Amino acid sequence: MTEVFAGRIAVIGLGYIGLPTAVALATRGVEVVGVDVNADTVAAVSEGRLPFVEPDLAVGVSGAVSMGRLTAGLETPEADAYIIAVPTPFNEDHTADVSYIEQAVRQIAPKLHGGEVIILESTSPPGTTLGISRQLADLRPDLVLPHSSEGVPDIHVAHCPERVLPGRIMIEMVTNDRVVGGITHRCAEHAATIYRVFAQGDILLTDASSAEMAKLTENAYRDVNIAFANELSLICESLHLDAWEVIKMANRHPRVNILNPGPGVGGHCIAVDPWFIVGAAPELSRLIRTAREVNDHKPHHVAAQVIAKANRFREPTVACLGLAFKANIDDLRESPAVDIVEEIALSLPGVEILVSEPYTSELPTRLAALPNLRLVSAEKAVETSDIVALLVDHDQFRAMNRSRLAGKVVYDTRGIWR
Ligand code: SAJ
Repeated sequence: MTEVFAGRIAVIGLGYIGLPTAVALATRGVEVVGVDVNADTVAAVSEGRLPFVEPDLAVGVSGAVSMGRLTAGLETPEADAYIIAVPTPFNEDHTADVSYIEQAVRQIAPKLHGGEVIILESTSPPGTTLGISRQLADLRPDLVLPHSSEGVPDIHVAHCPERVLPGRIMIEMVTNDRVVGGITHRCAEHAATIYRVFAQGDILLTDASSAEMAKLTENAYRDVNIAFANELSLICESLHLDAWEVIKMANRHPRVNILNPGPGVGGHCIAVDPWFIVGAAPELSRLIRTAREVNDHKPHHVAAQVIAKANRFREPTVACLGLAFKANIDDLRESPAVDIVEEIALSLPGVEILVSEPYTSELPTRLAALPNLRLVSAEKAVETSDIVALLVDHDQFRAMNRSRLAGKVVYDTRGIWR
């Protein structure tokens, strides 16, 4: 079956994944209704404005809205297909919190007539998509759900994990291959018709739990590899070696490709998803758990190094460059840089900490509460400080004239000023 979907789609969750997906569909002529619990987000999208920064997305949103293909609201409407793209954070004990998915399903259930496709895009532990089918069966005993029927069900349920890289979402949304896992093969085929609207990469059909696990595996793979680089950086530091030089040399081997050490792993994916694998098989996930621990430890190490350097001065001023979770984006959520700045400021209450983040005009709430922190330009921060901690490899910091760093104690966690 190589059909392409025609009909109305509701996208539940207008965040970093839901909104670009809605735009990808709407700009190709599909009628899309975006749904979000946040009234500001709904208002922004309804007016064709972007609620967050992502390259090329603004033009897509304004275009889709002005074409009349994309609308937004707080209520889940009736539709032919539903794409759920809500957060799946983790609980204190690292188990997944799927309550936002369950909430979305509760709102979809009364709108169903039969014939609809429901796709989960949120990254989820194995079995979550099956859980949606079961939840719907409880809520709508009048409908035949795919997990309980060998024949043609009333509703098709599938998982199609998002795989786009923040900062390159609009490109990867179209070019990446997509994994579509159905509760049954028929469910996968129905879901695939939607991705054929815009995906230029291959669409790979599988079962729902394999699709869930494949997505978690991608991010765990990356986490383990970053942990290797981060562990190497600690080892090299203790041996007074430049980790980036060592990695550059090692990477000239044809089968070696070590990633970059950094101040830790941020974002809402790589630092979260591996825990869902650990949660599914705790006794067996030794390497994956250790990688998480290595990466989670790195911000504390960076903070401790900066604090130790500051303690060698009588009245030091410390510059911290960057708060985002990675280069050239405005996303400060789950950012190791924010944790590091907070730890330094709390440990050195009498020391002035000058923070520079070109992608924000105000400090995040938990930093704004600290009296010894100020947000200033990178130039000002460096000029006034004795110690410069580089936390994010934004292009603006890369481009900075090195002569500004002369005479400063520099701690470069990204290796851009070597
Ligand atoms: N990082 C390093 N060293 C590196 C690479 C990354 O320290 O060599 C750090 C970054 O600074 C950042 C974190 O890791 O703090 C994660 O950044 P990232 O660019 O590796 O990934 P994300 O979180 O922006 O997006 C990932 C992607 N997954 C993979 O590359 C396997 C993306 O394709 C997924 O769609 C996304 O997670 C997601 O939503 O799951």
